[in-house]
Amino acid sequence: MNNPKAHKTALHEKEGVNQPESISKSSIEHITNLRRKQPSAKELSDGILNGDKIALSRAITLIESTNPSHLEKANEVIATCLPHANKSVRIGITGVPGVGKSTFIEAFGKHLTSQGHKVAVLAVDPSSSLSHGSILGDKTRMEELVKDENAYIRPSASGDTLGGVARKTREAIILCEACGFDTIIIETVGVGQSETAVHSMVDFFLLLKIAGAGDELQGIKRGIMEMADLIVINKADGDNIKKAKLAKTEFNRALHLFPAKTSGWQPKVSTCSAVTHDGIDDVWQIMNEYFSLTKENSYFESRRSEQNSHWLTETINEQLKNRFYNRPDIAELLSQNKKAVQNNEMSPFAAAHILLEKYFGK
Ligand SMILES: Nc1nc2c(ncn2[C@@H]2O[C@H](COP(=O)(O)OP(=O)(O)O)[C@@H](O)[C@H]2O)c(=O)[nH]1
Ligand SMILES: [Mg+2]
Repeated sequence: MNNPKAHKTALHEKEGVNQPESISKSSIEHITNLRRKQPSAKELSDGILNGDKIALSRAITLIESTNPSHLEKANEVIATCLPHANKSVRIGITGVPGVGKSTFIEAFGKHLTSQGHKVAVLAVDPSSSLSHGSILGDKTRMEELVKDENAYIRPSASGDTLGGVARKTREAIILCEACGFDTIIIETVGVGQSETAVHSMVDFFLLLKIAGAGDELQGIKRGIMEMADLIVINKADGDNIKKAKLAKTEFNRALHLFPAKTSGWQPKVSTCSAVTHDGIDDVWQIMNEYFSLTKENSYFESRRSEQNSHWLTETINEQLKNRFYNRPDIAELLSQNKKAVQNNEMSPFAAAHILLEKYFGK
């Protein structure tokens, strides 16, 4: 039994214990192959178009990569997927931490998958680049949705700038749609300008609130109220129901004071409980009313075209900045000129002019 000459691998650590026969040679080969091989752009896009979530995740990782050599491959995957995207509704959800976004998305997402929809959840949260996405930490709140075959959850991309994070999310939307997801939910906690960024990539914008002490409108940014197509007062359960109804009235009144939207839609207010699921279906009904209206009056289409051209400009702006600041000779000259400007030896405008001339090779 004991073979003192047996080759010592990790699986032969204990004398007399041999590698179990149950590990088949072919599965070892399979795993080694997987590890060795980086999938090609075609393999990734084929996988995505076949509804393969692993290929989708790998492609999104490629998009998020800061390695310049990945950029070309990522662009190739996006280009192949693009003609298959667009067939979806894109919903933005915002609200302060603790309002119940994750719990709501779990309940809402399950409601949609139970009706045969395929739901992808993405996040724009520039503050979470260090913790690698709020959704990841929240996955416990989305326990059921995470396990759901018809759902896909992806934490926020990391990045230094909101522009970068937002662009990656926008590209991820395209890939999710090509992968067959018909409802895309983009969550944001609304740090900095992230609400505006999310608003510019979705068809419908939902603001989640909870009933407070009767001063609902305090501390709420006017811009966010203006963006909202629907305000949902969450946690309308137990003792909270009455307060939630009062808050609904107050928000309704406030919303009517805003000028009419170009979409022709009058923003609505509803109540729900992400815990008891009361009102979750109403939210979905309201969204469908909105989609019917805006598809009929062609606002839906024209808004998407507008968003596309907006993202063209945004992407150029972002890449120009990146390329400029990342070029070593520019970085060096910038730090020299900064000192000169600080010491009043040069005006900021002259310094900027010199740097730009150098960059554009004049
Ligand atoms: N009673 C009640 N509690 C809720 C509801 N929705 C969320 N919560 C609770 O509120 C807390 C924050 O929820 P979470 O989904 O993590 O909020 P997020 O930070 O906006 O993602 C959790 O303890 C939830 O269980 C609701 O509809 N009713
Ligand atoms: Mg959350």
